[in-house]
Amino acid sequence: MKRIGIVAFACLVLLGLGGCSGSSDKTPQGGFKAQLKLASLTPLSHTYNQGATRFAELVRECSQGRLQITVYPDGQLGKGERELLEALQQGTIDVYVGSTGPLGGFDPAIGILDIPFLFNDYGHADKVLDGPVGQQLLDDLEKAQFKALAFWENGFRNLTNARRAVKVPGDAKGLKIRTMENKLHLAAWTAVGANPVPMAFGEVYGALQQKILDGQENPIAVIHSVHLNEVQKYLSLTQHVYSPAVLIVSLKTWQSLPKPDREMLLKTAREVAQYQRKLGREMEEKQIAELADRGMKVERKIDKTAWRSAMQLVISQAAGQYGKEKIDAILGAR
Ligand code: EAX
Repeated sequence: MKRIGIVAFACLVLLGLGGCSGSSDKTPQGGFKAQLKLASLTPLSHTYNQGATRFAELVRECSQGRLQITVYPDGQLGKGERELLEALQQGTIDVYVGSTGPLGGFDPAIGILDIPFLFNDYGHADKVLDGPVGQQLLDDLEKAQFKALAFWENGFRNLTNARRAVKVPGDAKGLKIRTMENKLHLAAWTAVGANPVPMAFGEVYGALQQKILDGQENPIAVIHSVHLNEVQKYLSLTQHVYSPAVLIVSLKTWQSLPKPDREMLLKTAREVAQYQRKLGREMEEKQIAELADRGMKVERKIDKTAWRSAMQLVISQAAGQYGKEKIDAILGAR
């Protein structure tokens, strides 16, 4: 009883003044019940799943137990982003949280967010993602059978590798680096002179361990939760691209839900977004220090201008492709 009280209180606090009111808690929705599967590729300790666990708790409380979400982290329901996203389209998985990186293969519009050096900092990302540009991109995903509820966060991506300290772009020359299945990222690393290889996230640790790859790039929260320090010696805080995450419900699942439940899910997803983004940001410095303690050599002095100019041709081409108006809307978001 006590625990339920605490969760219900957390629910009220998190959902703001209205708490669960106005959502499905007051009406039994004809006894509608659902068991939903939420999948992600990262470990349970990663911010996606901390957010997902909070989301599941709140949804259960706000629906008085009618909507039960089970979180399957760590690639338990599939090792690759494409595989999980296809399962989401088919409705065999109900909810997914993952990076926008591989989503461009399903909806090209979302790829605009993966342009290197587009976002200055977290505050800038929040303004874009929580503003009209972000909303339009979430809405566009419906064409690909995805009901995208909110932008959560993966984070600014950093290069790791097993061969040498990388400070300037030239240091990355010839390194075999895993990227997400994202054309823009592939082109950016090719421009730097590296040898990029697109690969599903679930394969990366093993490929690094077997030295099939020299390196990879990911936000600190991912590097830390997957213990990449075990297979990577060097961490360069390149922050070359901001990587948003999206919380998506399968459109099939979405259409099966009563309207008040949909509203509650949407509201809860947005509220949890604030909590989830904060987690990664607050932990970042501590996790960098822990990675250094675990033996990684951290390169902090990164000349971002040099990295940006090494990727500039790709950045300009992408900007041309998406159009000046859209790029300016992002750059000018206040
Ligand atoms: O979404 O594939 C990746 O490198 C992603 O950053 C990771 O799966 C978290």
